[in-house]
Amino acid sequence: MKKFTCVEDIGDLRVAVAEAMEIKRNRYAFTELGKNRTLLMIFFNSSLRTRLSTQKAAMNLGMNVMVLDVNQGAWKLETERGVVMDGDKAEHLLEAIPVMASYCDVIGVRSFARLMDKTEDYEERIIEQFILYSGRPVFSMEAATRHPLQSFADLITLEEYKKKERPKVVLTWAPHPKALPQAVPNSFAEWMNAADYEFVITHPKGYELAPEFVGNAKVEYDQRKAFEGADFIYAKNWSAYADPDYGKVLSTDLDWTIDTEKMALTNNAYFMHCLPVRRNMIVTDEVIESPQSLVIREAENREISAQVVLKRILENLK
Ligand code: AN0
Ligand code: CP
Repeated sequence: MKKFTCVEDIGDLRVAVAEAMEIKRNRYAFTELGKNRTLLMIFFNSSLRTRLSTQKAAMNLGMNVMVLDVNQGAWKLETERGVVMDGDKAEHLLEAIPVMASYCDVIGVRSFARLMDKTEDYEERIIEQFILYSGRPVFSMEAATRHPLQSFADLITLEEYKKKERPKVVLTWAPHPKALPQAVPNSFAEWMNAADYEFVITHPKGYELAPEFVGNAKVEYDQRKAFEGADFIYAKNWSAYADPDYGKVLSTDLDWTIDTEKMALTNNAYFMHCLPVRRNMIVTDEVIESPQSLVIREAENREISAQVVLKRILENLK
């Protein structure tokens, strides 16, 4: 594997999940694979799970790990070519990328959508520059439009807990006070469509995701109707995608919060969320603390999804 930014990069999902299960049974079976190899993780945004789980996965494979928080201690980076750098940005990404690449073998990048300009975000300008100019394998730790390590961990979790071959999985929008990217729902939709589950998306009008991510999913605007017979409820907030409201918060309607009354409409569904989650905005205390909540299981599987990706990248380096 040379890069990991979207579902296509992982190939056959059954093979990938089987490999994940094998790693989960013995995560220390490949400690020689990463010997004398260095992972550099670059964060343009905050993280708890991605930072720790990816570092742990790399250590399980015997790698050395360096972490750079671009906004804490590094020079402020200019990302646009052609600008006169007379502001507060002391270094250009076009120098920083090859410099950083010279110290490592593999690069992970977290760079969220800025939600200012749809074209800029959907062209994935930051991670694409790392792919173009680093000369190293690059993987996404959540980029502007996708969060594939999360979706892969979610797929592993679904496969572990599903009770039928083709469960009904519902991605539901839920309220949040701040504008969030579409990366997690886009990516989840992309992976669910590839996994060929019965997949439904529910959200208020105006929150339609990009058609290339919705794919063959059924869109149901009535949240309660969408929940009927669901085996899994996957909650997430996102900001508007459609013009002219790109990146805006159109609603904070708490009627969309996931509560026990709505969960009672489902087929005793499991509750999922990628975390971090705002309690009693996205989901009530009762639901997230219920035995049906898989949020910690998903986070645990982040170590596994990262290890599959790093293992495949390392195997390709040899
Ligand atoms: C981020 C998002 O919604 O993309 C990261 C989720 C993994 N969430 C927040 O910024 C709260
Ligand atoms: N789910 C997830 O990616 O969490 P972090 O933002 O804490 O890494």
